[in-house]
Amino acid sequence: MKKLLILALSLSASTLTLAQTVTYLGAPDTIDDNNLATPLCTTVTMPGSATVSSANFVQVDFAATHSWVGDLHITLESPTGTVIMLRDRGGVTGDSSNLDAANPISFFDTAANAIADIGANCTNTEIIGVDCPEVEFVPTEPLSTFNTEAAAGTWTLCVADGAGGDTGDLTSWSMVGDGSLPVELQTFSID
Ligand SMILES: [Ca+2]
Ligand SMILES: [Ca+2]
Ligand SMILES: [Ca+2]
Repeated sequence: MKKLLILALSLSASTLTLAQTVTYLGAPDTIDDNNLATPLCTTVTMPGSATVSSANFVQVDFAATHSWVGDLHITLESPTGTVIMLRDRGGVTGDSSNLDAANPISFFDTAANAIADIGANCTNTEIIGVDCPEVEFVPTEPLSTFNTEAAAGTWTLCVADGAGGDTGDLTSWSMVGDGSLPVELQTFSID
């Protein structure tokens, strides 16, 4: 009876998956105003030997202060060197609503909202995640672009501001995986 109980617990533990997060832990840093050519780039280093898949690399969280979210242009580069666009400012005038550090936005491929619609239900002076509920977005290019690449190594998130007048700081960002990615809290560096 005792042996059967131990076996059941062991099987349960081996199939358990837990959300894990690798996080940029730096102090807030200014995103240069109206300067797409010089983004603020920060990195996290992921240990281990896992391969990225849609099942285990699920989300990127991004927190910043900014008085015009539509100014922001955000990319993520894998250890292999593949770059995807999370939010493409391009030449388009973006939404004027605000971000604050306490209300991060999330990118994942199955989110309910297109990133192009960020801030659509907040006014110029309102805060996304406080005054309008939409904080989960499908990135401009899918995170599944990284599928089959090695997860271990340096991941780089770059954020730039593409229009003058409104400014802000990057405050933190995270990559969220499930238990099959060997992620843990990491330090960061600024290029
Ligand atoms: Ca708005
Ligand atoms: Ca604003
Ligand atoms: Ca700006």
